[in-house]
Order: sequence, then structure tokens, then C-alpha cells
Amino acid sequence: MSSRKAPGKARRAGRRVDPLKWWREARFGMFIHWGLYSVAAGYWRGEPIPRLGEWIKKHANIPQDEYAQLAKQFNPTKFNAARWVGLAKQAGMKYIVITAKHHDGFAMYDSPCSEYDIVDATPFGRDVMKQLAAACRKAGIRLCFYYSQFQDWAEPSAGQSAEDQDANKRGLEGYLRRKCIPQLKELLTQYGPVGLIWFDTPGGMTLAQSLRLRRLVQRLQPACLVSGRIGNEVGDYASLGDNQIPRRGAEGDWETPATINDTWGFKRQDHNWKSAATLLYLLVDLASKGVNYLLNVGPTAAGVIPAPSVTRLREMGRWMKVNGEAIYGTAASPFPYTHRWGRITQKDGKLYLMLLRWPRGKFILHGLRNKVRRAYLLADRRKMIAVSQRHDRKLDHHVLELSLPSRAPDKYVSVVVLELTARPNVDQRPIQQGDGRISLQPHLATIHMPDKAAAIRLTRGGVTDGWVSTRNWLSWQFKVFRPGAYRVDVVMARGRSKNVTYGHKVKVTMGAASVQGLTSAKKVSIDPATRYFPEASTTIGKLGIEKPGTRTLAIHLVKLPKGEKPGLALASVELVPLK
Ligand code: FHN
Repeated sequence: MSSRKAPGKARRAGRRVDPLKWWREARFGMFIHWGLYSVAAGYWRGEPIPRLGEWIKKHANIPQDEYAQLAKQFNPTKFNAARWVGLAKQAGMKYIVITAKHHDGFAMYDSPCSEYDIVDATPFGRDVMKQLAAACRKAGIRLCFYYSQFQDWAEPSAGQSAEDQDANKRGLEGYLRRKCIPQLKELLTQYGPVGLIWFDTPGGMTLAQSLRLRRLVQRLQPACLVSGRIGNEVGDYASLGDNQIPRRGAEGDWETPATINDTWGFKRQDHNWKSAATLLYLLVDLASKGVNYLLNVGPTAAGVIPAPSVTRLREMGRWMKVNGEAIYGTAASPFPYTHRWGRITQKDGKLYLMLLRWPRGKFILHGLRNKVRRAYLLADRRKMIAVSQRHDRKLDHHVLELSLPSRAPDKYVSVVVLELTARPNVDQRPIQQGDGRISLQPHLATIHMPDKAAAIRLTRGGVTDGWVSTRNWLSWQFKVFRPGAYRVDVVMARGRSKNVTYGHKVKVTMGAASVQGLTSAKKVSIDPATRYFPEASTTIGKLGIEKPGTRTLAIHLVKLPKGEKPGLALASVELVPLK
């Protein structure tokens, strides 16, 4: 992830109340994709159309006049604003972002500047945003609008795809003047305070155009935020990719928009629902990396949020009721890596250990230098947990042990609070973990680049990018406690290219010993939680560690596969203890 400051932040500085305060505090929001595509529901002329539901106009090549006919069938008689907002509240979500206008160009509110809207073009004829605004106000939820500022498939002069770089030549300015700017004004004057405008796919917009929209929002509602996808880095916070789960903590303000199944807009045939356990894992994982989780629902054309979404959100809400303190207003973990047992967040001198796996014996945490004043479970704050802490002087290593109850209080994620006597202070080097593994990730490495012309960068997700030179390499210093033999796994991920690429010859060196091998596609794993981002792990050999201490490990790229352009997209080197 880029270490630059979240865009727009500097411009906002100097104000007394930070407009991002509520958004940082919130951490969890509801995305709603609802529009004419919900009528089509993934089918066109009786045929199932693959990919995203809200993209059906493009994917089924539907002419504008035919697509516009869907409006005549849009009659969401079961729509109930209070029920939708109530669900968000029950789930523990603090803001709602709803599609006021998606790429199809249809306005889901009463837009005086266009007849192509829910009030003028549908039999329903009511402004759902008015009702949602009232329900949100009552429930204390921030209402926010998604607005596709660049892509508008009903307007030939607007952007026609996310990549469209020619719109300015075709008359984007005219579309901005006639539709986009007037509609933004409407959204910011018709519904009371708006939390943020969620711009999307800026495509070929110029800096001046992005700034014009940003200034318009600020002028009409000074406290209203704008999402990073306004383009040209002028948003208030930055957006990760759709469903993107970064490997490391973020600097600045970030958000991941994500789906519960595989589509944003409703599709009858998409039943690929992530489980409540996976969704809670993602919430906890993102919070531990300082990232807001904007989780989508795609209501039907009748106005109903699909039952599988409802049950999952309620389940998340039950967890949030007990454990929300570990999410709301927290910052990313002070540890520069994640742990296999769970995730960590921090707030006000407290660490929240969110355990995904309950330990059989004692729970051990390495590398925390602080003194722990007390420890307890969020599920039972009165009962204190016994803590023991020691420091190995020779290795300069801190170990914390907790005596936890034998059974986990929560079936998904149990939270232990550590109250510290000072701000968190953590050993920043990679350390061997309780299960014996050592995980070496690129953001913790020293990147050596004698070949400056072919610089290695890191993607927002924490994977190496542009590693094409065999003269450049990575090294890590890490602490190890358990001597023995270790399997060496090289893990590749999807980098900037859409696929994981293979066939790189790599060499891993530790002291005088080294192993080398070809990265291969044999062991591709797709984590159910991060199903859109496959990883491939290749075992390239074994290395021994004779005694505890600090070691250095290096990885070199020996040879690239023929014709390969994206380079080695390294996610980590894993040392796995062999019994
Ligand atoms: O193209 C859209 C897509 O339909 C959906 O709205 C997502 C949500 O983040 N944004 C765009 C793709 O990134």
C-alpha cells in the first residue's frame, strides 16, 4: 500500500473539527447497489448474463432504449427505508452509501435536471432517498451517495468504461455541465446533511475536473467527504480495489468496498454467499490494517434485501454488540505483520487481540515491549486474565503469556483486551511466531536496487511490483528461537497484472546456505475470504537454523521466464518448521 498521505487531507487540515473524525470512528458501513439493473437481476431475454449484475447493460450489449424500458417495471412496493436502515444499525454499521446514480445513468432519486429517474420514469414514482434520509436521521446513521461522475452509459459524451481515455475529446465537459454537476447540486441540497459522496471510476478525468467536483461538494456541504475515486488524488480518503484485502497495515485513511456474494447489483443466480465467519474475519482483518469495511447489499427490484445478506448482517451485529469496542474508532495494529492466531487493533492505550483460533494451552504474544496493566475478555470484562511477561536479555526479546479460559467465549472471534501502561511499543522486526513459522513480507524487507532503472515497488496490497532485474534483491533480518530444519516456501500473489505469473527462478540464501527453484502454479490456494486474489506457494527447498538469534535471509531473482513482463510478484517468503 502506498505510504503517501490520504489525498485531500492536507487541504482539510487547519479546520477545528476534522471532517474525517466520524468516518474513522465508524469503521463499518453499508453499501447499497440498487437501480434498473436490479429489475434485470442478472438475466437478459431469459439468458443468464455472467459477471457483475449492475454491468448487465454492457455485458449483454443492451441498447439504451431497450434498457430504459426496465424503468417501467421498476415498482419496489416492498421498499421500507426504516427496515433497511434498521438492518444497517443492527449490523453495527454507521454509514450507508447508496447508488444515487450508477454507470447506467439512471437517477435513483427525484432529479429535476433529468427525466431518467425513479420519480419520472417508473410506476413507483416516489423519491426513495427522501425516505432513506429521514430514516437515517432518526437512527443516527450517516447517509452517503454513490455517484458515477465519469461513466454514464445513457450519455454518449460521458465515459463509457472505466478505462475510457477519450471522453474529453467526445465532449465530457458538456456532460459534466448538463448532468453531473447539476445532479451533484441536487443531491447536496435536497436531502439534508450528506456524509460523503462516493465517486467511482474517474477514468480519463483531468485534475481540474476532479477538483471542480470536489470544490462543488465542499462549497455546498463543507463537512461532506469525497471518496478517493473522485480521481487525481483529491479525495479525502483512499479506496482500495473492490474486495481488496491488503497484506499490511495502512498509513492514512483507507476503505475497502466489498461484496457479500460476487455481485453488487442483485442477480438471481448468484448464491455464492460468504459465510458470517468469513465476513467477520474480513471486518476484523481490515480493522487491524486501519481500513474501513464498506459491505454491500444488492436489494431486489421489489425493494427487498436478500435474506442471505440479512441473516449474515444480523450475525455480524450480534458480534459487534459484544465486541464493537475492538473495531469502532480503533487504529491499525502496532505490529507490522499479522498473526496466524488472529488480528490486533488499538485505541487509547489498549490492544484488542481478536482471536480467530482459540489456543489449546497458554496464549503467547512475542515482541510487545509494554507492561500490561490488566487483561480481560470483551465478553466478560469483570473476570481478569492472568498475565505473565518476561524479557530475554540476550536476544532482546519480549514474551507475553496469557492464561485464557479453556473455551472460547465466541464461536467466530473472541476479543482479549490488554490495557497497557503506555502507548504500544512493539519490536518492528519479523519474529518467529508461537507456531514456529517465520513469515517474511516485502514491506518488512530491505530492498536492494543496484539496478535503479528497474526499481522494485510495492503495490497497495504489499506485493512486489516491477521486479524484473536480476541485479535487484530483498533481504530481511529476523529473530528466531527454535533451531531446526525449515521448509522454504516462496509465495506469489496477483500483482499489477491480473494473474499470478510463474516460472521465475529464485534463490534464497541464509548465511552460507542457499536453495533455489522455479516458482510454479502447482500449489495455488484461494483463501475463501480473499477469493478474488489467489496466491501460489512453491516449496524450493530446506534450510537449517542452528541456534537462536538474529538471522538474515535474502531472496534473489536468478532468471525470468521468457517473455514475462510484470516481474516477480512476491507476497512472502515463509520458513515453516519441519518436525
Ligand atoms: O464498476 C463499479 C462496480 O459496478 C461497483 O460499483 C464497484 C463498487 O466499488 N465500483 C466499480 C468498479 O470498481
